[in-house]
Amino acid sequence: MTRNVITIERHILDQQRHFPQATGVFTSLLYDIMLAAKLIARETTRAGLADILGLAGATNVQGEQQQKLDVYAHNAIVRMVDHSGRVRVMASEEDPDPIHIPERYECGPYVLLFDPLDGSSNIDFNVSVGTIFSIYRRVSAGNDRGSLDDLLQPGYKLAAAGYVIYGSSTMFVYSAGQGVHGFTLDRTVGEFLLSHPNITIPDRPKYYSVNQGYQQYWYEGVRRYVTWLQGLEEEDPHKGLGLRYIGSMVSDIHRTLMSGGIFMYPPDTKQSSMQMGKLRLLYECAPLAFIAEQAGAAASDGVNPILNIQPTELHQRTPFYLGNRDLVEKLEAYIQKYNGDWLEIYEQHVKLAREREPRTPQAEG
Ligand code: AFP
Repeated sequence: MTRNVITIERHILDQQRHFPQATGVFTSLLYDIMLAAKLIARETTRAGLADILGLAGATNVQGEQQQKLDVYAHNAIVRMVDHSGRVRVMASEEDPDPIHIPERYECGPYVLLFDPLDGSSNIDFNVSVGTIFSIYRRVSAGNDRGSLDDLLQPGYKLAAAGYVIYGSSTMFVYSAGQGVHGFTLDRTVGEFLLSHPNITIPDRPKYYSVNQGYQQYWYEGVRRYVTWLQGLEEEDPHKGLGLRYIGSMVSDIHRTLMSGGIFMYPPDTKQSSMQMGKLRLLYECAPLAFIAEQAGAAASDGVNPILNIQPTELHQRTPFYLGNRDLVEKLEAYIQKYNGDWLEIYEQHVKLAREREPRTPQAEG
């Protein structure tokens, strides 16, 4: 061994020392999520055996339908957390409604949102998938079981966020506002070990990442910007970036943060539901934007920082661009210059959202 071995438990405890007033509840919540991640990792690595052994999505020997992996992942997180007394209310990409803590259990001060298994349509092809989570402090007052206002908080209020990649190895990456740290699961000892301390995006970008197959449906600003990324814009030719796109966002974002570049999921004209893109603000974009900012990168909806968006619906979508700050700023400039038709649509969405903004008494402190 060439350097100290630091487990995730020890690392989180060390971080907790920066906050003398900390009670340990937050630290314990991170442990719970980490434990759920280990369970999900175990199931995802067995996914290829579904037909043989009767795992996710297949029928078992008793003729019962097995749980799909994303449902398994959802349940693993809910069951790990709901009785812990650490969380007031939860929301999952897999559930249309808020998930309240059952009456028989105590509520805690935190609010948890998660995408239990992002990229799950890739599982059949043995492509990496991931879990994304966000932790906020409650804002609703009183002894209730949490409200929509607790869940509809802008990303700049995040207490912590993270993702887990189930890939060639299982990695747990998180930030509690003190940088971004990555841990790799050592299956032989069952521990996440610190493998990537203080992740920061490299200054020199390497790849852009987008589903280029939708190019014909993009608005002009994004189309021209991608031509610029390729080095082909007449007025500003350059060497151009390479293209990588997995279609499993956690992996695409992880690579973008490790190698430098930009990830994009723009709105398009293919269908009206794509006017604000495909990705979910609360379950995917806000937590990844929080991590990005902590890693020295930036994340935008093309006009505003993702972290500044006040959500108005649990499953709200947003265009999403994340990467080196200068690349994101350049993209915003292209959108301002060429995306006039889409900017009008954007303004409409912002106006409607303002009218819907939640208003309830806020908890003190
Ligand atoms: P699934 O969870 O349905 O596989 O969707 C994955 C995802 O939300 C995100 O992880 C990818 O970046 C994006 O969708 C891929 O979407 P396209 O297939 O349209 O490129």
